Amino acid sequence: MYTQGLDQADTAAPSPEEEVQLRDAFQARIDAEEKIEPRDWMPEDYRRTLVRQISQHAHSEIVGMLPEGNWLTRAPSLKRKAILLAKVQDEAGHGLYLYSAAETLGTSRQEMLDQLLSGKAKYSSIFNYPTLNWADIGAIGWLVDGAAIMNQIPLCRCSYGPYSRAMVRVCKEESFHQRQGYEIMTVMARGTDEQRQMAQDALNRWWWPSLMMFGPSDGDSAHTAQSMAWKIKRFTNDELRQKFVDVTVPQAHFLGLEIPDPDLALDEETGHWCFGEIDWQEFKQVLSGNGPCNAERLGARRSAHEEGSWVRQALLAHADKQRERSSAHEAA
Ligand code: BYC
Repeated sequence: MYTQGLDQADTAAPSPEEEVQLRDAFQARIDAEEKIEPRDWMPEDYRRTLVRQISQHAHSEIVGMLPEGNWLTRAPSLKRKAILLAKVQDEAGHGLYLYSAAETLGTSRQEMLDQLLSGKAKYSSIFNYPTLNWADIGAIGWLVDGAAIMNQIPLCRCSYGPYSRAMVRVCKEESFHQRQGYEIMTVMARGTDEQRQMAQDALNRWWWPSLMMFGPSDGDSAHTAQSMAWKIKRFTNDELRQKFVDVTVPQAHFLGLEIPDPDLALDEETGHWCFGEIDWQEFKQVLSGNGPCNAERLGARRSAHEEGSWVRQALLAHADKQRERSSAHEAA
């Protein structure tokens, strides 16, 4: 749908003076809340930032299918299985819209996939944790999709048109995912003692990794300041993390579950929940490939890619045949 981004004509690079003028005009459009579209002039660093963020986002959706996919064959009922299957398929769809949005910036899907499979590209840290029991599926929907929505609603107002439009549909689906996760947690928290313990155990394991999804603290975030100026990001990592904590703590209390943070306290003056220090060492370890499931996740993606190779070849052969047939038909 968006591959015109790959066909951009090579235009001569602007002189340094022209570049300054172009950048000023570009920033003025951003400041006026205009959307930037694929064929508009844009600074190369704006383009690179978007390809980096959108492709990482796409990879996260695709790798994010794996932890939940782990429970498709073991869902506790047919209804639960059908719901989970639909959710996992939604994530695949999100990955596809996002790869399409990134392609409009002139980077091919093949290139992005190569970067994922070679381990060069990042994907969200959260998907390097294991799903040990059924309550983890509830915790992922509630916390991981909940964190994702908090981060992604503002992306619907991102300055880059194709990304912002893709996010509108993604957010609608994510909010359904969040509710289905919370519903699983509600059932388990109101169930037997053992089910309640499973729900608490899942919250204990997913809480801190969910807070890490928002990225490093503002002081350590390499890209936030520039991305805010370009209106790619509308809030900083810490602002979004705080909003997530403020929304989620009362939800945990409603379930009768305890947030695994001894420093958690309500600041009566501001109305915000203060929380303890995140283990940034753990975050760094996961980002550098040493999380509990990094090797397993990339291994699964690599073998899926290899096993799907015949499908891609068959589709290309079919497209070639179609093309030959239609040119023979036109020549006749
Ligand atoms: N994990 O300067 P910063 C989903 C990297 S999928 C890994 O703050 P930025 C779902 C960051 O990339 C949810 N890496 O960066 C799917 C950068 O590295 P590089 C995915 C992280 O870009 C299935 C470096 O750290 N959501 O919802 O301004 C089932 C410095 O960070 C992480 C998105 O991708 C992390 N957690 O801000 C269920 C949303 N955090 O590139 C659910 C779109 C940071 O310099 N992305 N890094 O090597 C964003 O909003 C932003 O890219 C981030 C980071 C807030 C994630």
